[in-house]
Amino acid sequence: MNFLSALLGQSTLRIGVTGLARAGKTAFLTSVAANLLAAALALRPMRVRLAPSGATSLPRFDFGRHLASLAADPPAWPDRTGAVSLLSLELEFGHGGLLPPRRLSLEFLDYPGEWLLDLPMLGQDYAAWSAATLRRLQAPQARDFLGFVQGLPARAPADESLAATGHRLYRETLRRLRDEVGLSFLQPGRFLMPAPGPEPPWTGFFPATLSGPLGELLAARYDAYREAVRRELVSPLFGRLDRLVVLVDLLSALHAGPVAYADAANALTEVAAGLRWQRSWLDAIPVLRDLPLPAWLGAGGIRRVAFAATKADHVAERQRGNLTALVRSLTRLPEAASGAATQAFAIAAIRCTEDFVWTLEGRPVSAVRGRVIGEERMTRSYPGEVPDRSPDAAFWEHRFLALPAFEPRRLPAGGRAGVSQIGLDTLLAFLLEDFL
Ligand SMILES: Nc1nc2c(ncn2[C@@H]2O[C@H](COP(=O)(O)OP(=O)(O)O)[C@@H](O)[C@H]2O)c(=O)[nH]1
Ligand SMILES: [Mg+2]
Repeated sequence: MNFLSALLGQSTLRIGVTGLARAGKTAFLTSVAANLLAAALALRPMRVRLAPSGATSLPRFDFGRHLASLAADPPAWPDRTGAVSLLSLELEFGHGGLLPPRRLSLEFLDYPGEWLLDLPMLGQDYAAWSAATLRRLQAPQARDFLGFVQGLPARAPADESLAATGHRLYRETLRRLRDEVGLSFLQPGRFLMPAPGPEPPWTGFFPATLSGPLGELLAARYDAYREAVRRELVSPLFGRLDRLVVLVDLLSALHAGPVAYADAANALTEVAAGLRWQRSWLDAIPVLRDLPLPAWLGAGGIRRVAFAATKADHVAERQRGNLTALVRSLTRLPEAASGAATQAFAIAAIRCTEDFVWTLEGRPVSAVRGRVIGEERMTRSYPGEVPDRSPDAAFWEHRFLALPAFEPRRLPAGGRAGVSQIGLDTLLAFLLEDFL
C-alpha cells in the first residue's frame, strides 16, 4: 500500500492465511467471506463484495462452492483443497465528513503451512539438513526408509533407481508420520503438499549421509529445491504480504499425545521464530536478509500476525481462554525486535456446537454438544481440561479425548445471513485495526 493511493482512499491489503493441512484454512476463508458479505461481524459498517479475479495467475478461492456445501442439506464441510488460492474482497466504508468513501481491497492468500516449514531449510546445507532430519526420524514408521538408507554404501553410484526408491520410501514415511503419528514438523513440506503442476525431477531426493556420487546427486537436488523455494518467496505473488494469520489445530495435537503435541508446538515455534516481520518473510532467511532487494519489496512488510487455535467450538467458553493462553505461550515473540504486532486467538470459523453444563460423576463441567455427521441425536463432548501453557507430565496421564466429527449447523438463507462463528470479529478487528 503506498501513500498516494491511501490519500486517494484506495488501498490493497494482502493477508496470508497459513496452517498445515486440516488446520482450518478453507473453513476460515469461507466464513470470513460469508460473514463480511452478510455484515454479520461486529465491525464498523461497510459495504463488501467479491472482487473480480483480475489478472493474477493464482487460482481463485472457490468461495461459491464452499459456501454451497455448507448450505446444503445436510450441511457438508468444504472439500479438501490443494495448494494456494486467492480470495479477493472489496470493502467500502465512509470517511465521515465530505471525503469520498474509502475503498479497501482485501486479498486473502490461502498458503499451505507445509511450505512455511521449508523456511529453516534455506539456511541449512544438505549435510546439515540430512543429519538433523535423520535424527528426528525415531518412530517405527520410519524403519523401512532408515533400513534402506543405512544399507547404502557411502560411495553409492548416482543411480536413478536408487534415488527414486529412497525418495519413494522417504515420502511414504513422511505421510505415515503425519497420518499415523500426527507429526507436523516434516520436511520438505512440498513432499506432502506439492506445488501445482508437474513435479520437477529435482524433487527426487531424501536425507542421507553419503559422500560419493549418489550423495552429490542428492545434494544437488536439495539445492535445486531450495532455489525454487527461494524464487517463489521473492515472486510478486508470495513475497508481498501485509498481514499473516497462522492457524493451528492444537486441540487435535493435544489428543494425539505428548510426542505429536511436542512436534506441533515445535513446528509452531519454528515458524513463529523463523518469520522476521520487518519487510517480508524474506527476512526469515539469513542469507537473503542482506541482499539488495527489488523495489516492490522495500516498503511495508508483515505488520501484524495473528496466531489462532482453530476449532475452538470443541470446548466451552471457559476453556477457550486457556486455549488462547496456550497459543500465546507457544508463540511468544519479542515484539520490539520483530517489528510486528502479534496476538493469540482461539477461534471457530464454523461453529458446530453450543456450550452446556454437563454433570459428570456428580460434578458440573463446562462441555459442548452438537450433531455428529450422519447422526440424529446431539452428542455431548468434554475432551478434557485445556492447559494454559505447555502441558507437563501429569497432564498426559489423562488422555485428552478425540474431537467428535461435528456437522456444521444448518445455514438459513443459503448462507447469505452469515455463518455462526467464534472469535472472527476480534481477529479481523486486530488485523484491520489501522483501517477501520
Ligand atoms: N468443529 C469445527 N471443525 C472445523 C472447523 N474448521 C475446520 N473444521 C474441521 O477441520 C476440517 C479441515 O478444515 P479445512 O478448512 O478444510 O482445513 P485446511 O486443510 O486448512 O483448508 C474440516 O473439514 C472440519 O472437519 C471449526 O471451526 N469447527
Ligand atoms: Mg483447504
